[in-house]
Amino acid sequence: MNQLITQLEEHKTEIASFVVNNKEELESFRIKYLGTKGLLKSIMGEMKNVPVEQKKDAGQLLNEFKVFVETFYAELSSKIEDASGSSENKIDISLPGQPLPLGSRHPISIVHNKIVSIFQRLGFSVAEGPEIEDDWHNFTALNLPENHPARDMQDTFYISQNPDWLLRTHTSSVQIREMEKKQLPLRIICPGRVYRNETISARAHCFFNQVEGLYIAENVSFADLKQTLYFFVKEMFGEDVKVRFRPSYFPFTEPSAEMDISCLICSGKGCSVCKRTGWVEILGCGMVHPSVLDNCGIDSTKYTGFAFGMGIERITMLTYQVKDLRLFSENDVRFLKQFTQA
Ligand code: 2NL
Repeated sequence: MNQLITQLEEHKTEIASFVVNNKEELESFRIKYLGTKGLLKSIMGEMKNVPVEQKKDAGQLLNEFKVFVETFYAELSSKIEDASGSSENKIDISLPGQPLPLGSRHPISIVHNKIVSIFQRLGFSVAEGPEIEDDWHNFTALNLPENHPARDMQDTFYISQNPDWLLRTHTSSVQIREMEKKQLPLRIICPGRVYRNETISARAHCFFNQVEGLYIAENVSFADLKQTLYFFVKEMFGEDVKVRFRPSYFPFTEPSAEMDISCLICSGKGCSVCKRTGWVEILGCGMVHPSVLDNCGIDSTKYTGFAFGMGIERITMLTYQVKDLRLFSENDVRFLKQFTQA
């Protein structure tokens, strides 16, 4: 037994001093100590000569020796692999990284967020409401007469199971709901999706997005409307953009106007986007019609207000020079990934 111990200690010392410089020397080590005719196998073979009462202790010693040799071999091989640099596990830190596919915001959302944040800075808050509306909130309260063409089945989607309901054609209906709460003064913008029964083309779609604005208080004037919209245009399109108002007509405002800005593409010189006029229309606006205030239970002799409405798609098309409305709802990634702004 003592003889076995000294024998194993000598082998250990010999093995521990073993140095390998390459794969061939590593392989010689393996054959010499761990191979089928190697040292470990031959010592194991001598177990049969050990007396029965010593077999347990001897077996334990041999096992420890085996673990020692195998561990040492593993250390030698990892040293060789590190040195040769050919290991499959080795990380090549000079390799370029894997690109992570990154999503981007929809252009309509980018423009929507920008419009909302500009009006929030002026003290407007965002109001939302249902997309399925009744005739009162979408038409009647807005002073649209019974026989107005907008009410026609041709222009408006009515719910077939119950034609008392329809898909809102503008977010004015949300503003009517807010006015009915009669908490004045009221200063809101209403962004949202609206629906109209149009034949789909590059310029028209059956659903699109709108932002409407409404300010009702005592002594609100057309001058307030103009200054609010001037501020919006400068923030949205830049200091150099020019603005003009043209008289117009809406049943829910009086007086009414449409607002143009100088063409962003040719800065007013004339191009195909502005049809050689130098101006592009971006919104409609006016002073809230007294009948609309009365319809909502607001005293039109005490309060006045202004309102405006714009199409988000239209402003997005002008901003990014998108020529076809349909691109906004087709979700083609080649289109969408071009808009990287937050
Ligand atoms: C346009 C024109 C406009 C309004 C919307 C409005 C809402 C209420 C009362 C009065 Cl509750 N007016 N909204 C006023 C003028 C024009 O939109 O061309 N939109 C795309």
